Amino acid sequence: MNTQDFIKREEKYGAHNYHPLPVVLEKGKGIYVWDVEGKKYFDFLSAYSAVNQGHCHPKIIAAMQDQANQLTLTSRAFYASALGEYEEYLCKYFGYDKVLPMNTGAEGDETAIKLCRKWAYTKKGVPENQAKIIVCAENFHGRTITIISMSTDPVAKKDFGPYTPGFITIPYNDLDALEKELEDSNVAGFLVEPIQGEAGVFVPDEGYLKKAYDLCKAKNVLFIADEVQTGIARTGKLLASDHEGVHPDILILGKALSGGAYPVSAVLANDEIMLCIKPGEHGSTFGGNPVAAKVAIAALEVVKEEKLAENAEKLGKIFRKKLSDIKSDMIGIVRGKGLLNAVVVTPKNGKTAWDVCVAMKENGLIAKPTHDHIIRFAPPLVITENEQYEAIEIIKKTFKEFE
Ligand code: IF1
Repeated sequence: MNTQDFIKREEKYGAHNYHPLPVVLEKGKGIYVWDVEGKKYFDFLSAYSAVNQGHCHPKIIAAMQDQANQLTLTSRAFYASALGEYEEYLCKYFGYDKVLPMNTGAEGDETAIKLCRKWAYTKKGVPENQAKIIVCAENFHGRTITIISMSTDPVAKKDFGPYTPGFITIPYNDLDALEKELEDSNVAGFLVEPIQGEAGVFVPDEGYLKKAYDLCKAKNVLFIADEVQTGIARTGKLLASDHEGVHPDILILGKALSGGAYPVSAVLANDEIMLCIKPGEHGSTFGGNPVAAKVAIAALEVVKEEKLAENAEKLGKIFRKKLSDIKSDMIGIVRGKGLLNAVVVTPKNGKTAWDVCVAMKENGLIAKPTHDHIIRFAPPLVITENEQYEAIEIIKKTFKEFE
């Protein structure tokens, strides 16, 4: 079977809820992936920042294999020796009293919303069913009905109603709008991405998160950070919130929490909030299973041992500088933080960001366009300075081909 055969089979039997770049991958190691024809690529998507630690990291895979041979799943009907170890490790790593383990990012966000509402009724004194959560326009928090209910993207939302009520939408990076909506005493939380990923790696003004946090505190409103994509060293700090010294009341993690080996997500909070949820009120068959627990510990150890945040910080600066230096009238703004970056592409002769991504693939680097005119660049954080120079040469060469 060749590439076209694999693509045809997926199209025939798989739902058409994605439009992938025409490359069929079958192997990954570190910063590289290989397609079914044996061609090697720099991976500059990293599974949307899930493989920050690099593909098939030996330490993470070993932890997974060891645990898979021992015990994979107990459900939460019983205690499991690996779970407490993971919970303690995670709480100490991020500085929270407690964690609630789930599997996917969307489940993490759903959990945070439930937790926030429960806190609103049981602690803040919001009247029953009146709690509101403030969210930002252009957000991305996942695909469930409640999450798309707070989306402003018609593609994600249209024809999937009726929607879940209880959300107030304000523009991102707008403190005045936040301050105004916080006047409503039924507001329980503010849910925000420290950098908006899907919106095209939109970095808010310096000080935005800190001021937003302070405004929330003043009104007894929970500051909820969705760090599913920005967390775990991606932006040059362990959490993107760390850039402004903000310790969110509720922290949502996913993706790289497992290094991409397994679906693992988590919601962290202190007792005052987390203990609002009582036995039977929330959970998941797979959440916190022994394999997830061991994989996540290994994935987080790798982040510290290999200084991935420091590397992302350093290489990110070089990346943005080098990309801004490329002389091409297709390259607009280059923005981002750490190794979460994007380039705004100006179409030329009918050629768009998609065509650039297809050409980059031919040249040995894969990345994905978002919103037609933006290319996101997010390599695994284990990339070295020299490897990144090589990758930048590919990007440069590709843009030159469109001159
Ligand atoms: C897809 C985007 C990235 C997320 C934040 C929660 C979730 C995500 C901040 C849900 C997921 C993904 C999902 C992926 C595309 C992708 C994405 F372009 F859509 F925005 F990464 F940039 N919070 N993001 O970014 O996590 O339930 O998927 O585990 O194909 O939908 P999930």
